[in-house]
Parts: sequence; C-alpha cells; structure tokens
Amino acid sequence: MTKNFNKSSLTLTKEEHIKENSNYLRGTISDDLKNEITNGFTGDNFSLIRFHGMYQQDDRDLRIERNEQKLEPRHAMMLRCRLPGGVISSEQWLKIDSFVSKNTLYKTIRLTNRQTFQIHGILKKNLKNIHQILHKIGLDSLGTANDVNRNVLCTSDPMESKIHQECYEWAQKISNHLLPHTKAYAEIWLDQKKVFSTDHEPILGKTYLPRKFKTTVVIPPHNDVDLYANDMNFIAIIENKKVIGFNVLIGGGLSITHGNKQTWPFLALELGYITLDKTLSVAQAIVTIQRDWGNRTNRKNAKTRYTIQNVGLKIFKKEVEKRANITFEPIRSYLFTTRGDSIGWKKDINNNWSLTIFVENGRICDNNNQLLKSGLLKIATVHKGNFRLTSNQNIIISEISNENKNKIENIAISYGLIKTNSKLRENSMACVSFPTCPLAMAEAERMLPVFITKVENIMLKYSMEKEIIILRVSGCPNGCGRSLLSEVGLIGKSIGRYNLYIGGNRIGTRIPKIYKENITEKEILVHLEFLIKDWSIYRKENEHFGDFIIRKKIVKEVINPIHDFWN
Ligand code: SRM
Ligand code: SF4
Repeated sequence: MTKNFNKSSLTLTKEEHIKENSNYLRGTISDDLKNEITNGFTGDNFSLIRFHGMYQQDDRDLRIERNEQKLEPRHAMMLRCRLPGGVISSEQWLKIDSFVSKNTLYKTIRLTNRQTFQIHGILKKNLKNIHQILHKIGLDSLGTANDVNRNVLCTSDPMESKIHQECYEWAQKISNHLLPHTKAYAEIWLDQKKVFSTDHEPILGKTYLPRKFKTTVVIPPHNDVDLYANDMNFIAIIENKKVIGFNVLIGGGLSITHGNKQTWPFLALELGYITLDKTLSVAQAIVTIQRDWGNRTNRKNAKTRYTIQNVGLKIFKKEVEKRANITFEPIRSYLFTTRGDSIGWKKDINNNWSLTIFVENGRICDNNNQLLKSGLLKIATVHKGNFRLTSNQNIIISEISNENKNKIENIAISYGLIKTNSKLRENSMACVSFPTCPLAMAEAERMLPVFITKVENIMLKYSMEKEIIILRVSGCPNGCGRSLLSEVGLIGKSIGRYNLYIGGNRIGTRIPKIYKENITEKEILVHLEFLIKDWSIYRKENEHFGDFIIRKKIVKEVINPIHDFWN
C-alpha cells in the first residue's frame, strides 16, 4: 500500500498555499518593485520571485554590523540565468559583463555547477533592467529556481562531435517543453501588456511541482553532468555515430538534513530505453507524475526520489508508460569512465579549436593571481564563437579558428588564464556558501582554495601529487557542491566545522559515507594525511582513493543509501 501524501487530512505546506494564491506566479511583485521603503520583497513575493529566477539575499558578513546600526539587512538579489546546455555567445557575455560591472554590489559573475551563471548583489531597482537586457540578447531566467524543471544540463561542448550538438538541442527542447507557461514573467519584467485570457499551465499545473526538479542529457562515457544526482536523465545511446535513443533514469538527489534519518542521498534508477521520438512525451509523463504524486505536505520528502520510494519504481514506470503511451525497452548497455573537464586546447568537429579554462569554484573575478574577468571580457571582444559553461564550473572558449588561436592564446596567457594546476585542484568543487547564501553553516567557496593547497602539500609529501582525488565542499547539508558524490566530501555543520565523508568513486556512481563528524579543518587534514599516506603505501596499481577506502573497509560501502547511508 502506498501513502497518499496529499490527502486532505494532511496539511499542505505554506509554499503550496503561496503558489495556489499567486495568480500564476504574479503575487504582488509589481507593487513591491514600486515600494522604495525596503530594498527587499515582502510576504509571498519573497518566494515567488524564485520562479522568475531570483533569490533575495543579504550580505552575511555585514549582518551583525547592520543590525547594530538598526539598519535593514543589505538586501540584494541573486539572479540565475536559464542556459540549457550552457552555451552563451561572446556578444551575450559582453552585455552580461557590462551589467555586472556597472550595476552589482560584488561585480563578479559566478558560474554554477548546473552550466549557467549567477549574478549576485543586484539591487531591487536594477532588476527590470537586467531582465530587459537578458530578453534583448535572447536569454531569460524563467524557471531556474523553485518548484519547476531547472536549467537542463548536457554533456559539455556541443562542438566536440555531431552527437554533442544533437544532445545539446535535446537539452534545449526539453527545457522549453517543460517551462512555465505563465505570462507573469513577461508582464512584470518586460512590461508586456497583461493578457486577459485565463492563464493555463498544461504540464506544471496551477501549483507547479511539489519541489525543484532537475534534468540532464548525457553522453557516455563522460559523466560531467553528474547525472546520478538528478531527477530525470536521458543517456544518449549511439549507433553508427548517431543518437538513436535514450536510456531514462530517474530519482537522483543529494540533499539531506543533518541528523534526520528520513532524508538520504539517492542515485538515479534505470527506467528503460526509449527511441528519440518518445523523448518529450516521456519527459512530460515523468514530470506530471511527480506533480500529481509528489509530497506536498513535507518539503523535505517532496522530491522525485521520495515519490519513487513511496510508490515503488515498478508502479512509477507503469504510470510513465501509460501517460506517454509507450513501452520501455530494456536498458541498452552504457558505461561511464570520466567526469572532470579536460583543461586546455582541443580540436573540434569543424577543425576549429576550443580552450577549456579552469575557473576555481566558478568565480569570475579579477584578483592578484589572475585577471579572469578582464581576460574573458577581452576574449569576448575578439572571439566570434561561443563560450560554453560546464557542470564542473569551468568555461570553454569554443569554435576558435586556426587564425584566431594565437590571438586568443596570447590574451589568455597575458591575463593569467592559462595556469598549471594540480589535478586535485582542477577536480575540486565548492558551493557558493558565505557571504551570500542564507543557508550556509560553514565556509565553502572561500575556504577551498587554501584548503586544497594544504592537501596538495600532503599529496606531495607522499609522492601522490600527480593523482586525482575528487574533493568537494558544501557549506550545508543541502549539498550544492555535490559533496555526496565525491571521494572526499565535506559538509558544513557550523563555522569552521564539517562532517567528513569518504568512499565515493571517481565517476560519481557511489555515495560516500560519513567518517568523522563535526570536526575542524585542522582535524580533517590530520585524518586526510593518515588516509593518503596509507593509500600511497597499500594501494593496488592505479587504485583510486575512494576505491581504496572501500576495499580497505575504512568505511562501509553505501550500496542502498536508504539502509546504508546513516547506519
Ligand atoms: Fe543549490 C539552495 C546554490 C546546485 C541542492 N543552492 C541553494 C541556494 C539558492 C540557497 C537558497 O535556497 O537560498 C544557493 C544560493 C547560494 C548563492 O548565494 O548563490 C544554492 N546550488 C547553488 C549553486 C550556485 C552551487 C554552486 O556553487 O554551483 C548551484 C546552482 C545550480 C543552478 O545553476 O541551478 C546549486 N543545489 C545544487 C545542487 C547540485 C546539482 O544540482 O547538481 C544540489 C544537490 C542536488 C540536489 O538537488 O539534490 C543543490 N540547493 C540545494 C538544496 C537542497 C534541495 C533539496 O532537495 O532539499 C537547496 C535548498 C532548498 O532548495 O531548499 C539549495
Ligand atoms: Fe548554500 Fe548550503 Fe547550497 Fe552551499 S550547500 S550554496 S551553503 S544552500
């Protein structure tokens, strides 16, 4: 027997009422935009602006000081762009950079691990301006946050092969197909006239999804998108150098709540194989099932992974077949062998060049080490091709002609964009955390660069400096840095303290397990030194760190996270 989460005796969450009463996501956002008394949004609008791709934040470094001065927190918005597959042209980049440089508090662009960029520190009075700029250059931020299908990921660099190009187009089609239909975005931000016909959300419904929903299109053997962390995944199956269909996997997700054993990370499960022509109807069926069956009474158990756990995969699959009018074929064979970006120069299908630049934790700014923001701006002024953002928070300058290669290379070198980094650093990742993230419990982006240097020193001490460890940090158990798919994962507990997880694998198909709880950075380094030393002595030939940890039973392997993750 399955539980009906949403029967009337259970109380729907506050967010469900907000959506229901929002008039298709309008709320009173327009009134708030005129309100000059506060720099923030009021009431339900605080949550509703997220559907339009913005979060209200305040600078946490300044909270105490402003509180003492009896000032309102320094409210500013973060905007997340919709960029399925992560492609952005040089021209678009120039416009974004110009807005960021003139109109934001931080003057940086932040690449995210979902192949897009965020702009932090936008004052309310500048919001319409950025939306109108985005619109003019063919971009938007609709549905990049809250209870909808988010930015759709696709294995990076569509110019690498025709298959990549095709899959990139699927990412766009899926994103467009599942977008909210409401005209609220155009009315509020683009000043388009109110249309008096009744709004209708044919796929998402009036109260949208119970929770965020994440989708990928992925080309084996490269799992750069970390598909197992996503709600819905399409793995390209290739025959005679053509995509003929997709294996469909559902129900991945990584967030937990410290100490709450009713929450667990989960890897996406196989549903079956479909031919290409079924892609959109299957995507729509999965989303509508999650819309109808997902838990709307408890947001901590509302994602697809919990719906599947509640009804069982078999019943979920049957319902997808019914709604999409298809029969899944058995899963076709596939194998993942890599996850990280390969930094540096590569040739593409048209004999042009691409240059992948390592962006530490996705932050595009100028500092003493490199003038990344200025360098990319300079490249955008001479480069005729595109920029491509990766799910590892890096950027690819793509479609560089032979004639332009030297010019771009010279700019990249002179601004310090091409550097030799350890494999450890290139494969590390941190979420944003302080000072903008309201949920941060410990530092992530700001602590990782120095922390990595310390781990590099340990690796060097044991002659392991050429090896990779996938090391990721998240400032809280929401796990945005995908720490629960790493070989060494840190998850913030409080300022300066983390839970240490170990034993995930290199390609992102095994969840790590807690090794030490609530320890300081210094203590983490002591434990890591001990483990790295042992690994250097007792590893089998080429054995990865995470595999060594499991073989040596230093932690128990997480096979079924529902049972193994906490126990
Ligand atoms: Fe995330 C919330 C940043 C990828 C799980 N995430 C947030 C917020 C918006 C905080 C908030 O709700 O107020 C963070 C904004 C910080 C800031 O100042 O920018 C934030 N998440 C990020 C980014 C920027 C991290 C990064 O450094 O790249 C990523 C933006 C992706 C994008 O472009 O859409 C980001 N977040 C992820 C991932 C990884 C992924 O998707 O591959 C996860 C774990 C995977 C998953 O969903 O299970 C993730 N973020 C969360 C959660 C937990 C959701 C849940 O299922 O319970 C929250 C909190 C929430 O939604 O309530 C959250
Ligand atoms: Fe913020 Fe936590 Fe996500 Fe880091 S993991 S960005 S601290 S919500």
